[in-house]
This record gives sequence, C-alpha cells and structure tokens, in this order.
Amino acid sequence: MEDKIKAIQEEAIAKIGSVSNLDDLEGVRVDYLGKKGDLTKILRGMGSLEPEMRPVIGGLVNKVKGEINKAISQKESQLKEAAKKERLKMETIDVTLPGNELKVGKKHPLTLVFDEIKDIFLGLGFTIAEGPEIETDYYNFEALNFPDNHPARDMQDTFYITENTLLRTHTSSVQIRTMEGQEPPIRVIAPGRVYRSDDIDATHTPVFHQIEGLMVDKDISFANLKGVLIKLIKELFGDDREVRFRPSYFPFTEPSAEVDVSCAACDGDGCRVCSGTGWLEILGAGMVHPNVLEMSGVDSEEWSGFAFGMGVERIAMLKYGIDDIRLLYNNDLRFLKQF
Ligand code: 2NM
Repeated sequence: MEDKIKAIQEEAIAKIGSVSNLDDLEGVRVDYLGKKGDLTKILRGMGSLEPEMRPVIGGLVNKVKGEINKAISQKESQLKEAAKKERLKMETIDVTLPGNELKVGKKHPLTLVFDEIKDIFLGLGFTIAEGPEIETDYYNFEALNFPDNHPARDMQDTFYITENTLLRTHTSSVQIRTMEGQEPPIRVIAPGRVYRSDDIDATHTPVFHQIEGLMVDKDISFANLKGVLIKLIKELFGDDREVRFRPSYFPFTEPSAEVDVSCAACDGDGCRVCSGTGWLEILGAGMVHPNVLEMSGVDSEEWSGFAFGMGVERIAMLKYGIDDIRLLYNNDLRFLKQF
C-alpha cells in the first residue's frame, strides 16, 4: 500500500512537471486531489485496513497530498510568472525607435506674400479693410469714374450676376466704401480675391488676388505716393533694387503711373526674365481723381490722396521665380513644399 501511494506521488509530480498551461495543471489537481482521485479512494477505503495501519496510511496519504499541493502551487506561480513575462515582452515599447513623422503644414506662397505686404503697410500706419466679392456696378465701375462705355464693363471682361451685380474686378470698391464710411485722414489697404473673364494661360487666371491701397489726407502729393511705394518695393525685393515710375492712364487716378522694379535676375542689364528691358512692372498707382473723391463724399478742395494696386500672384511669381501662375493653384505638394 505504501509503495502504491509513493507511486501515485511520483506520477503526479511528473505530470505536474510536464504541464505547460494553467488549465492542464487544474486537470492534474482534480485527477489526484479531487473527490474521485486515487488518494481520496484510499482514504475512503481505510476501514478495511488493520487498525494499527490506519494512522500510518492516513498520515502518508495526507503527506503526499501536501507534497502534490505544494508542487501544484509552485508550478502555478511558475506558469503565471512565465505568462506575465510573455505579456510584458509583447507590450515592450522601444523608446529608441524614431517617432512617426508629423507632417507640419506650410503657408501657401500667396499667403506669404499677403502677410509680408500687410505687415509692411501695418508698419506705415495703414489698416486693413475688406468688402464683398459680389459688387454692384456702382462700386466696381461708376464710383471709380469708369465711363459708361468703358471696355472693362463689357460682358467679356467681367462676370455679371445680374444687370447691376457682378464679381468685383478689383478691390477698389473697398476703398470707395471706406471713403463713404469715414472722414479723412484715411490710410487703408484692401487685400482680396478678384475676378476677370480671362482665358487661363501662364500669367492669367479668372480668379486672382489683389492688394490695393489708399491714403487721403491734407496736402497729399505724388511725392508721398513715391515715398510709400519705393519703401514697399525695397522691403519686398531688397534695397538694391531700383524703382521707376512711368506715366500711364486709369479712369480713377490723375496723374497715373505704372511702377517698375529693376530686374533682379540681370540687375537691370536685360535678360529673358525681363524680356530684355531690365525692368519688371509690378504696380499701378496715381493721385485719386477729384471726381472719385467727390462721388464718395470727400471734398477734393480740402483733401487729396493717392491710390495703388498690385496683383499678388504677379508679385509672388517675381519674388520666387515662378514661371506659371497655375502652379499656385494646382496644389502639387512638390511645389508647395519649397516655400
Ligand atoms: C490701381 C492703380 C491705381 C486705386 C484707386 C482706388 C480708389 F478707390 F481710391 F480710387 N483704389 N485703387 C488704384 C489706382 C488701383 O490698381 C492697378
């Protein structure tokens, strides 16, 4: 009988040693220590033993049960520890791995030019004014002294919405609204989107952007116009650039001028960029026509002013050497990432 008990112990210990998971271990426990296990059977059959053998066998069975229990507990903590290690290994984070690259956006080149020009004028005491992109014929043309039969009013040049409303062709309408709404002195710039019924090519798109400016005060002369615009151009293109004023015509200014900057690519010698002239046209400007001042409620005997306008796309193209305006709208990241 004692040999049989010892054999059960060895067999149980061997099985405990060979199980590899907690479920199997529980199976072994039920087999050897459970109600139907061999050891329980032996204890139940004690009645048939010699009385003096009962304490011996009983003690031995209990000791073996204790041993098996101990072995199971040990194995259980071993298996749990191994499972924990495995889990920790799975969850390991290698803090030395490079992180995921965060793609940080950039400002669009047009926004860069807008911001730069706005900053220059804010520094000169100008404020920024905005107005509607859908305008009336009055604010877009009439108040700007456009003759009734001026070709810019033609259906081909402008997108009309109704007989009297259209997509603005310049932001000058914002300057008119400013003059109507406030007494001089006035110093404003009007940045924004404008529309013209142009066919698309390397230098034209039907939607583009402008910044126009207006200064009205006592004794404003062409000298003030020159001072402000030369300052603007040198800030934008560098102190080394020359500035040239050429006589021109706009219905809303008199006198009017076209403003050129010396070509940075050839330093004014003449090259492909400036079509051999050494100059690049970047601005239109002039003294605000007395008719325009009067129509907006400004007394032209008391006040005078200058105004100017520039295309933001054109400035961006000259500044960054962009040879096709469509690059600004295609949203090709290979292009946009360069700024
Ligand atoms: C230009 C050129 C010259 C201009 C005129 C006005 C206003 F409303 F005061 F009359 N705003 N902008 C102006 C003058 C615009 O763009 C080429």
